[in-house]
Amino acid sequence: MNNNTSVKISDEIALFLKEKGIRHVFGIVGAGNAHIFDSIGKLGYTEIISVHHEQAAVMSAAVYYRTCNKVSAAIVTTGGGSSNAVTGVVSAWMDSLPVLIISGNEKSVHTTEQNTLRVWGVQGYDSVAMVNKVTKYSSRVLDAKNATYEIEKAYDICSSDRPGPCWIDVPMDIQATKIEANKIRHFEKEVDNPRPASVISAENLAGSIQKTFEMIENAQRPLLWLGHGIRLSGATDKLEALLESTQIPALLTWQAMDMLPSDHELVFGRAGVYGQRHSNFIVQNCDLLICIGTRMAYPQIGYNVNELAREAKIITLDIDEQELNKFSDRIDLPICANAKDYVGQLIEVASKTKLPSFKPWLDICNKYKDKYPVIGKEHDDTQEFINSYRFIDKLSEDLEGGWNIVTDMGTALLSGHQALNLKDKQRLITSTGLGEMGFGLPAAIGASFASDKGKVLCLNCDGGIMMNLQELQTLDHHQLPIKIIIFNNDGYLMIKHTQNNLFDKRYVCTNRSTGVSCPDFSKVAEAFNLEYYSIKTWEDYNNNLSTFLESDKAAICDVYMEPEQKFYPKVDTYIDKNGNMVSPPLEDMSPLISRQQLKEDMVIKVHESCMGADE
Ligand SMILES: Cc1ncc(C[n+]2csc(CCOP(=O)(O)OP(=O)(O)O)c2C)c(N)n1
Ligand SMILES: [Mg+2]
Repeated sequence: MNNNTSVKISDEIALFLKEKGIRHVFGIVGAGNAHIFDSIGKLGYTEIISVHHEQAAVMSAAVYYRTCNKVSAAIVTTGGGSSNAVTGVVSAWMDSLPVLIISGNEKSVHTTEQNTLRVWGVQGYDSVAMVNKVTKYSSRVLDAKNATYEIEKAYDICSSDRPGPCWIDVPMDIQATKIEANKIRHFEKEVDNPRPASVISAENLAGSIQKTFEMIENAQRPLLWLGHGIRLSGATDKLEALLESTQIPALLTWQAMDMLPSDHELVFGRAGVYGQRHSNFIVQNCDLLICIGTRMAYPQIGYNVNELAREAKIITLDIDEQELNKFSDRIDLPICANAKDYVGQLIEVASKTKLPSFKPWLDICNKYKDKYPVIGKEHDDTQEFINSYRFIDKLSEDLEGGWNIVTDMGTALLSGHQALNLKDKQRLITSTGLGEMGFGLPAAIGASFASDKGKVLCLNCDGGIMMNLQELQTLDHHQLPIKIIIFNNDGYLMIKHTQNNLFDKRYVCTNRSTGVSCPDFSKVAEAFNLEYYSIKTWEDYNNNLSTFLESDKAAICDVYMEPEQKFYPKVDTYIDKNGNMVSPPLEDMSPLISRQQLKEDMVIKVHESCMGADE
């Protein structure tokens, strides 16, 4: 192109998307972003998936990245278009997912710092200020020559180091501006987005690696805790080698459960408040905990970090220094570096070093695993209903590899994460930070486009699906063969449990008789032109499940469950026989096991607060 040719800013944005190979973006058109939509449409490279709510656009774009590793964008308009996007932005921020958000706004005469009015122009406001605290970078283009620079910068920042959303606001007159091509400013990585000084480079990691091995050599019961940061750094495919070369058992965090097959002989499940009992025993009894690429979220480690693996030393690797500072008193060796560099060097050194044998410890881990299977008596079906954990257990037996499974919250999240056994090449994706109901459907849409309309299973709930129900139309419009399971339990089961615990079973707005109800989903399916199935008994399961999964159309399957079913096992407070309220450590999950059994199972000393439980 001749450098003096004049180019339109919105065309440059469309061209940028093409240059980055971005085939799909998600958004909704309005007057505030109409130029950008026009340019993308005219160029004909990127397809805009027109969802029906902007929060869904951001969620879909974030899961698009999780599924295929390509950054996507949400393109939203001024006013309500921008404010609607916020939930998706916060979710991506908390879960470290790169998304580029390009918003339109009123004309630039209104969108200045000096404008202190509540309403900018017709319906605008300062969207950049609004998202400043929940994005890695947010900026408004007030000078057309900076538009390309800002978009390039946001794109780079969103996926570098610890990823997260970046938001660029482009007022409508700026989108329409034409400038000479040689006036366009470009972004330079080294100057505009250098690596934070706190991050140890690969060349300088040797000291941390050496200390890690010293600690491993002094340990008898080491344990790896592998998190999503490993996938974000591009090191998932190194994990088999890491386990092979160290022979150290591993736990996976909820965001990272799909990085290794669940039946790998060195993988011992998922610990946490809603964890697996055997995994909680393992983490609590280890004497060296090596956390890689996990922010050590409260639901994962319990609410008191001092009670986590209380006789162990802890090593934590994170690329974000602030996460390391969070529990600095408890962490013996904090390492601020890229997980891929660290894992790569661990493998290299481990393959050349004769590490002690951890066989006795592995025997203990296997003993826990055999003794406390994920599905227990507490998950028995009732007369009328299938238990959701049993349902998930059977489902994962029947699901082949290759499925992308996404979940909403409630039963879908808990039974899904506690009971799904993942096979090789199965993915499990959810929102763990924000935990927003409504995530499931947009997530399924993002996964579907990212996998070229591949196999996507959406575990949803009667309450959660209502929060982005409108997106069923996106499924029909694009003929996405997404399979949606709805755990149907007369409202908000998780919160019924909260009300049971806190307010002596006084339900308010948690089921049909106390103020909230969900529709007949067979009629919803019909309205949105989807197939419909329902499962109440194992006979229904046998009759319907495979047809539901195998048809090439989008489908809903209601799974009716006990409206009061418990989510077990769970680390829960209890009153002991002396009347004391106990906030137990991770290993003491409800339903409680006998104190004798607890004593027998612990390698380290039983926590004194646990001994007074009623048996
Ligand atoms: C956007 C949003 N609003 C409110 C909540 C609080 N909340 C957490 S779980 C829950 C009930 C979930 O009900 P449902 O999706 O049907 O799942 P269930 O627990 O019944 O299986 C609510 C209201 C939330 N997590 N997200
Ligand atoms: Mg429900």
